[in-house]
Amino acid sequence: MRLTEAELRLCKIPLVRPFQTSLGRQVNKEVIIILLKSGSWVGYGECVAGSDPRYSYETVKTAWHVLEDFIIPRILDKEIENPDRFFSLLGHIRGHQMAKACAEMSFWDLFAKSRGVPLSKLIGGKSKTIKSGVSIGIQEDISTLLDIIEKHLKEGYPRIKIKIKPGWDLEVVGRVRAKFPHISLMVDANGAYSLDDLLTFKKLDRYNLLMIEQPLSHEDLVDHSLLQEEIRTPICLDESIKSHHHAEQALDIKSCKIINIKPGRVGGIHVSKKISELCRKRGVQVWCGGMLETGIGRAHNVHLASLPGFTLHNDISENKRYYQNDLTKTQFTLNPDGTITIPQNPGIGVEVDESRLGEVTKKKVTY
Ligand code: OSB
Ligand code: MG
Repeated sequence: MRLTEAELRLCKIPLVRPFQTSLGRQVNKEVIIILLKSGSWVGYGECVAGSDPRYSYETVKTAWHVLEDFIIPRILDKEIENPDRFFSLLGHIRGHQMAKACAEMSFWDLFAKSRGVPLSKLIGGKSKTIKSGVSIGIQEDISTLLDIIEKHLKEGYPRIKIKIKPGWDLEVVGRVRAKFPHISLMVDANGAYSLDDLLTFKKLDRYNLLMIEQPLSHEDLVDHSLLQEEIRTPICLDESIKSHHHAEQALDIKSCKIINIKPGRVGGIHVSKKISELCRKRGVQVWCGGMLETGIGRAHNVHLASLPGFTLHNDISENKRYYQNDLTKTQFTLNPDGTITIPQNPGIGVEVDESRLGEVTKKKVTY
């Protein structure tokens, strides 16, 4: 299909509540939304790059630059047969996975809409629902955290993830376990520790955690492998896996037992699929991570998580947990069994709220 028009929007939306991790505290979400058009079809994509280079070196400004100056000129007015071909057109650009993923995922949506099929079906998803989970930021004190966990358990979230950092770890996990001995619980350190903290991880081993996500540096694979040898709790990698190659190396040297796949982090759905297939072959479980996406990126994640390899609970919660007024009219809600239903309309299958999108748009360029 031929792309006749592209549109970039920079939006700013307040979060329902600030989100704090070992990387910092976020109050608003600055986000790039892309629209790719082919005749009357429109595909939507969301860029997960943040306002500052904390989680990744990419930011909304670097992503805008790469999209505007390198990606859009490369794809506009070209005949592109399918999303895999789209992906290979961007192969000459090193890094900038979040910028690439934003455009690529928009093309997947467009392509699926033109075929009249839901995205999950197009990529080979088998399930009708995906397993939900909730990620809770660092709080002012432990009792606040316990209250928030209790609230989410009552709402029906079947898996709880809490953020940890040095000084907000052993005591916190101990208190959470004391109050909720049997819940599915995991922690995410966003790379805040080093091998010098081995004792902390050995102590965390007592708490029957599902996994420890990204304990060590965002660039590391080797130290994670050494750490995994020393502890029983599975290590899950997030930041360290930015490509299929990284995933292969991580599995080869046993840096982790689980991978959190975020399509934005690895360059889109094509690579996410490849990583999930690799993991399936090697008997490694995966799940889909989140980046506080709006309803648009959230919908992409829901479809991705329908693939057979995604056996663990995903960081995909209800829209209302993140945004009071989201960018989509269609909202994801939790089913009584702790799952979220995959939309069955063509493409990502959610209706974008154009007037809300207009309200939060700070900058818009059409190409
Ligand atoms: O490390 O998984 C992470 C949010 C922003 C940046 C990094 C992470 C997260 C989350 C939130 O954990 C997951 C979600 O979107 O619910
Ligand atoms: Mg993480």
